[in-house]
Amino acid sequence: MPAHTPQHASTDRSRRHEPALSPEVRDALAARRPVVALESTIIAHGLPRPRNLQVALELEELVRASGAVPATIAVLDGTAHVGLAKEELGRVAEDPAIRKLGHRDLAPALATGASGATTVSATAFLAARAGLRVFATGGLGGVHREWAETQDESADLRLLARTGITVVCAGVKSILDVPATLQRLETLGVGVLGYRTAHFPGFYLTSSGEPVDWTVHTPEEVAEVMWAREALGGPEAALIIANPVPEKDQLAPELHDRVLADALAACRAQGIEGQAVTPFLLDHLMRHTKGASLEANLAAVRGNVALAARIAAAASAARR
Ligand code: PSU
Ligand code: MN
Repeated sequence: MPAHTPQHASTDRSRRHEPALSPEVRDALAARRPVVALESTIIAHGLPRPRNLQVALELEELVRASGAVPATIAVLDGTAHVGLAKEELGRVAEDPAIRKLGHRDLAPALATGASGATTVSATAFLAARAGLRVFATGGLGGVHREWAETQDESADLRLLARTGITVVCAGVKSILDVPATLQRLETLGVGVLGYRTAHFPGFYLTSSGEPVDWTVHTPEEVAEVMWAREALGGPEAALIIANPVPEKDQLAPELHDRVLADALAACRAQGIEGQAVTPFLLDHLMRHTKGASLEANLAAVRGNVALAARIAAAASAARR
């Protein structure tokens, strides 16, 4: 049978397409130990090789050092994996043919035996279904600045509107229209808490300049909010913990604004569209800041991963 042709012969189709939990994740879930979901698009399409594999391994270690079990999520040969072995993480980082999968892409990828990295939308979808409650990433997708012409709004937003998972991030990527994205999050009923900040973070920047309505200061306070949501029976939407990159690690704001303007112009001039837009802009910023945007991005992700592990620990302690 040729590759990428759906197979129809099995008598046990739903079984065949069930996500595979790594042994470490399966044990942790059974024992109600804290688990943190990690996405793989940032590894495959958001960071340059070979640094991306080092980062993927480092982030998993950071989760462990902070008292939780990492569950990096990706699709390999048509199987969705929740928790990857080292060789599997290597494939995600090194395979140049690895696709970018939003949640709408999961079923075709499973049916055709494809391999792909999962975005926030696909990762949150798979994580929640596996029973994971906390997820860490860099910056969420959102409403693009060219929305009026392109209608480009990341599928992250609509998926987070119907998935009850806690997502730790440094806000939304600053390549986006941040006020419009915050407005959409409000409309969609997605919760937003600033972590030790009254301002929504700006991904590469400590602050986007936009206010947040709620501020929390400890992982225990976040766990209390998670608990209150469960007690209320909703909302069945995500809870965003907006955790700013420390000021000492942010990209210099003037440099950010200047290079971002160039990147957006280059994106338009080159006719980049669809799934390619976000990786193009991130790469352009990296190259034109001599790697400074990459360091700010990594500092943000590290902070989010460590905080997510502490939140997962506080949430599982509160449950016992
Ligand atoms: N955070 C990062 N780097 C990334 C991403 C997040 O620091 O590359 C990825 C996430 O997977 C997110 C995706 O879901 O970018 C958004 O892509 P799009 O705008 O095409 O929906
Ligand atoms: Mn998009």
